[in-house]
Amino acid sequence: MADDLNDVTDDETNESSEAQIAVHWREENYYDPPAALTAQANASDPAIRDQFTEDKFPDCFTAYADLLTWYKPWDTVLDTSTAPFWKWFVGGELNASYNCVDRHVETHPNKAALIWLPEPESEAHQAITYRELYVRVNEFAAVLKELGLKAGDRITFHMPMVPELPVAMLAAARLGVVHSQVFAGFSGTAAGHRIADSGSTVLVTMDGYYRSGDLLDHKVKADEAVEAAAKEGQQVDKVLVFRRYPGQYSAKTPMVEGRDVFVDDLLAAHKGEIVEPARLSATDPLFLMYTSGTTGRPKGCQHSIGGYMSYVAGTSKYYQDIHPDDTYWCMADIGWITGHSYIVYGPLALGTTSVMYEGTPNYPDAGRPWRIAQQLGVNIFHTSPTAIRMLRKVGPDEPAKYNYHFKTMTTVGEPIEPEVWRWYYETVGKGEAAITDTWWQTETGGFLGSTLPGIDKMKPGSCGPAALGIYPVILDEDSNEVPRGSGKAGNICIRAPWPGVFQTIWGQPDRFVSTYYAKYNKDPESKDWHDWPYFAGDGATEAADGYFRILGRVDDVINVAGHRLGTKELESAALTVSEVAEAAAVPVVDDIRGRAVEMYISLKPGVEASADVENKVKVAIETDIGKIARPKNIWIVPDMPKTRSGKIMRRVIAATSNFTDTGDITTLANPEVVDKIREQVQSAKRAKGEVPRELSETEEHEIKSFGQE
Ligand code: 6R9
Repeated sequence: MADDLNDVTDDETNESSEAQIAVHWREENYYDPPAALTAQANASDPAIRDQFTEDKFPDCFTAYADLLTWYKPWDTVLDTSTAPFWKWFVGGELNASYNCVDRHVETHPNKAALIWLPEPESEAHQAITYRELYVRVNEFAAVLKELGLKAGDRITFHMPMVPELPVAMLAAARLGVVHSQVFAGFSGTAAGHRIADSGSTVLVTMDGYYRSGDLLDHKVKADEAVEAAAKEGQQVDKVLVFRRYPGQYSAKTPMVEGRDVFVDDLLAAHKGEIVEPARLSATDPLFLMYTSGTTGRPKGCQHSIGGYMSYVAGTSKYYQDIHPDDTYWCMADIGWITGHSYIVYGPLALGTTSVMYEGTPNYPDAGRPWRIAQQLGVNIFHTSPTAIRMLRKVGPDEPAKYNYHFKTMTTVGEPIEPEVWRWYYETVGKGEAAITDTWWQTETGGFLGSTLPGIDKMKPGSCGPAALGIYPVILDEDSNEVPRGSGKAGNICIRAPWPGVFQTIWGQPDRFVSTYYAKYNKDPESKDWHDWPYFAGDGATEAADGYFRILGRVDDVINVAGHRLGTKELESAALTVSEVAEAAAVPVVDDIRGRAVEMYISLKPGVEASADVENKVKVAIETDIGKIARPKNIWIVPDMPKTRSGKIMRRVIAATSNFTDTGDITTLANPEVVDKIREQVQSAKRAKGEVPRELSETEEHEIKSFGQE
């Protein structure tokens, strides 16, 4: 989400610390759900929770599966025989594309499935009806079929926010081809790594797209991606290039003869062609979504057709409160899990109208989102804390100028500060809308923690109770349960599986088990789900009211503007620069993006620190990962603080960057370096006016424990 904010806010984030952001994150007051919302809500009776109590597990989730159309019903709701590789709705057959498109053509063909807004306001928006979507999905499926792609093959998309992206996803899903959409803001090299990891032979991209007023050449990244994939032994046979303006090429980068093809040229041969949706097994994979972890290799999270589709349909219905006649706008990017679940698959499965916007939220000005809401009559809105913080900063009074009415508003991706929450509630929502602060992950497919908008009171800063059928527990390092409602912090885990949970990490089943399940499993042979709590990798507390507050990652992951960046990925990019001996990435608290990255570098003997080296590191990170990962600062230091076993103590440098207490440094092999680094970094930051505001307790906790095992 709001990835581009890195570009627009770099100069602004540090001007002043936002005094209004509460320093201490205390218990907050409740807000009641709006009565008008409750009156029409899909979940309006608290008794809905009774249908999802543990004694009804796993059958409770058939209520979600029943929202879909199945060719063949399942025989087994949950099969645990290959624990912890859970299988949902085994024996069932369905097709995601049929569920998102065909069945709505039968009931409401002329309703808009997608409304796409180009970034330039001079360009008219496009409404694509379900019937038109059906035609486009079928035609593109015919193209993929002609290329020889079949069920189980993988295809990589590196697409911006244009309607061709959901069309391509639904076309792949129609054939059972497993898609992997890489966020367009990622570099070509990053896309190439993911192409290689997934074993894709076809890349789908676009010539260009608009970002903050510029028509970017995106095709250039396809060339880099193909090259990076080839280095890893993966050949890309075809690059399909959609054109931002049909019939006209918007990129400077030439097409490669024999490899690159314009999609509009290919489509010409398939006008009006119909491709029957494949009857696929519920446990077949629908897509891969790559995310960062503690090692440099990204994880291709594999989501199933039956379980995933059921879960996103169910949660879209009850948590987004989507009715068929709503106009729903999720401002996230489809390159992230939020866009997959809550722009494409969930909303379209329910047959609603899903709005897509090409550009940056504050282009050409901070009123744009509210103008769009007014223009289209958006009544459900969904975005990230980073976008809210930014819009609040650059246009605090803009929402009042526009006539729109939201019934529910979602926030996702990072913790939202109560002050920012209140601006969202009062100014954006005009006090009329329920806010759902939804906590979940790429791996989880859909929401794990959130209030039910028509039922539950809201509490700023807390995501709320567990979602229906989700049974969390907070465990300490010794596997003891932190007493429920105690407000004490620990590792949040989910005790039982749910249909949206990912099936595995593509090609890395051992990593799947070791990262998410091994920590609290006592019997690796067990086939009983009770023995396999899902380890989310987040710290959390549960208050007496059963509301969870998510404290942030407990692993080496930095959450920048809602995007997960692994320290190892950042560091290995920096280490590609030949002058660099060591690199360590740490988070620094940022008023807009939540966290930013600071990179510490030590150089090889004989190499002098220089702006040139610094720039090389920056370029290496942008090339390997993308602009979202660009560090706020690169500090070239004489040495890294290290333990006697030679491990870099990231928490010490994180404390330095955030002006907090470095804590115990007696175990360091070189404690003297700590003062030197502090002096160097903090005086430079003071000179740049980058002294952060006082940290909240939770922020301080995160910084002080960063990178600790
Ligand atoms: C959907 C998505 C997941 C990580 C997650 C957590 C953080 C997400 C949050 C939140 C506090 C919320 N996170 N939602 N923290 N409150 N409502 O964001 O997926 O990109 O995989 O990130 O984001 O740390 O573990 P993903």
